[in-house]
Amino acid sequence: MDKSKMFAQASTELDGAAPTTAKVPTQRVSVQTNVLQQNQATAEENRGLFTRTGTVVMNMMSGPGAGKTSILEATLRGLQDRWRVGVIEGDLQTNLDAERIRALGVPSYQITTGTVCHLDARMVARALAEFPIQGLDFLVIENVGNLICPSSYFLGEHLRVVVCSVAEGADKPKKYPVMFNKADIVLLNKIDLVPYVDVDLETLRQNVREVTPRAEILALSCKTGEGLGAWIEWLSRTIERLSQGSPVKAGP
Ligand SMILES: Nc1nc2c(ncn2[C@@H]2O[C@H](COP(=O)(O)OP(=O)(O)O)[C@@H](O)[C@H]2O)c(=O)[nH]1
Ligand SMILES: [Mg+2]
Repeated sequence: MDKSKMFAQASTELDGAAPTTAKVPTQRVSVQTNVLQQNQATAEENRGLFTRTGTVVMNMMSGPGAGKTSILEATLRGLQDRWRVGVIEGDLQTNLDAERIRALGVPSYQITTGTVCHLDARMVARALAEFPIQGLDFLVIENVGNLICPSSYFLGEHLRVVVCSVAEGADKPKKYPVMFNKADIVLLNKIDLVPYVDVDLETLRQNVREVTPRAEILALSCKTGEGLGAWIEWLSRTIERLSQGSPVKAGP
């Protein structure tokens, strides 16, 4: 078979439209649905625990290297006086991010997923069994760096943050809309690099707005500190608002 025919066949099978293999795609969909249903049930148990401990939980997602941990480091410095905070880190390998957070005096727990490209609710439930959150006002879960899979797995969080660095290009929100359109806020990071990378910040902002009309959008730089104050202010207000809607206690 020539290569163009092989390619055409492979793409038809992948999008599930091949009439000759009608049963296979149906089975694939139901397995995926089952996995997500189980995940949803565990995420709701996690949410029950967060309600009992009075902890507001934020899920932080982005492609690899967009700056999640850098933003967290700056954010935790700005929140520590007001809230009791903890962090769960997700990566395929290493404890590097949990160590960066611990160096700030903030309790942290590292989940290593091995080959799995996202956190799921069960991984978080297991982490919570070893990392008690009683007494924490605010828990951040930094997801595995990936713009696709993490968005499908609810962890029980109250708040979803998506970070996109300007260096990734202005088209990423349009190419990965599912990640962006579930966000409560989108942080456009590394704006100090705008003069050096071929990206127009306004186009990036408009592309985010197009896929997620309701999300807040803030531009910032961990390198210069620009925009960090506005982000920390937004987050503090949001923690406060979410705390009032549940038995979450304000910090000291
Ligand atoms: N120039 C610049 N570099 C940044 C900025 N934020 C993060 N970085 C760098 O980007 C790299 C990845 O950051 P990291 O926080 O580990 O990203 P994560 O993988 O999303 O957690 C590191 O080398 C950071 O120092 C920023 O605002 N500007
Ligand atoms: Mg990180």
